[in-house]
Amino acid sequence: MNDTSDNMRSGAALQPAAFKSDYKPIWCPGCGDFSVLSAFTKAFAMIGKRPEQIAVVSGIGCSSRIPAYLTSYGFHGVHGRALAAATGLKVARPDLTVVVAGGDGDGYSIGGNHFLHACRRNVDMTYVVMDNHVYGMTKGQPSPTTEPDWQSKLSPSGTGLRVFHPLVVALAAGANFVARAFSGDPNGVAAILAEAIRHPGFSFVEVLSPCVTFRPEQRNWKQAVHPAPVEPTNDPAQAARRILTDDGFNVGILYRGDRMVYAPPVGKGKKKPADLERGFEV
Ligand SMILES: Cc1ncc(C[n+]2csc(CCOP(=O)(O)OP(=O)(O)O)c2C)c(N)n1
Ligand code: SF4
Repeated sequence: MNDTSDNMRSGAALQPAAFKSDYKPIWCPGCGDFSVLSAFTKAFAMIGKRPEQIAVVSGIGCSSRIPAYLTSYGFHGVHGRALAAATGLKVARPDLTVVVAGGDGDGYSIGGNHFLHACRRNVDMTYVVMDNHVYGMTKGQPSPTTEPDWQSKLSPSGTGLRVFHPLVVALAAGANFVARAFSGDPNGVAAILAEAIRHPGFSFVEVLSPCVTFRPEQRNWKQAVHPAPVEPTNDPAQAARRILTDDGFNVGILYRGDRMVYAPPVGKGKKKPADLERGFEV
């Protein structure tokens, strides 16, 4: 951890820079994920936590590299399994602020099942998906959020497939907070992220984050995004209806729920790893 700051030693609120690591991101110049990284550091400063009180858990993909670029606990895990690892971590260590991060391929394809059940369980953590409608790391395959008519070398006629609606699926599955943000506005992402973290239960933040290499046309998202025209609702059906009929570029908090948070008691009957291992002996 980078512990050189005076604030860190004095216990005063930390500045965003305290949450940056010494590793230089290897993302393509102009990738939207740079701004999301900046938003993470701002949000962590806003919530007044210290690096050792936060854990960032990811899967695999360009976006999933984010824990390495932050100063906090981090876990760069297996493709599509970030939510499973994070759920275990939060249940075992409820004192930690757990933020899960990744891409649309990681979260909605291979990790789709975990996404549904994380929403349903409503453990108190925040899931940030940097959605660029493509698999960036593996060189541009279509993802569940890719438009059906997007033509590429790998999908010369488009996929012809209906797109996955992550925000509506999250609402149907029981997520307790749903928002959309745009990486081109890191302060806006940070404000939403801070609220998502503070909100009890499973918070889901979809960040439109352009892949300038495989989807250069996404640079136009800057002109397309606009603030959501209405205040957030606490009615999931109303939120889902709004999202299904908006243009996909409404940015802001769209739903705030009050479902009971799943937080099993820790410590009762807790076994040591050695006890668990003995249970597998043959
Ligand atoms: C089990 C497994 N299957 C496939 C892969 C290959 N793989 C690595 S990243 C990735 C997709 C990444 O796309 P996304 O999550 O959208 O992230 P991005 O790179 O666009 O940020 C795939 C298919 C893998 N690492 N592990
Ligand atoms: S391939 Fe796309 S998502 Fe990956 S770093 Fe480059 S611009 Fe970002």
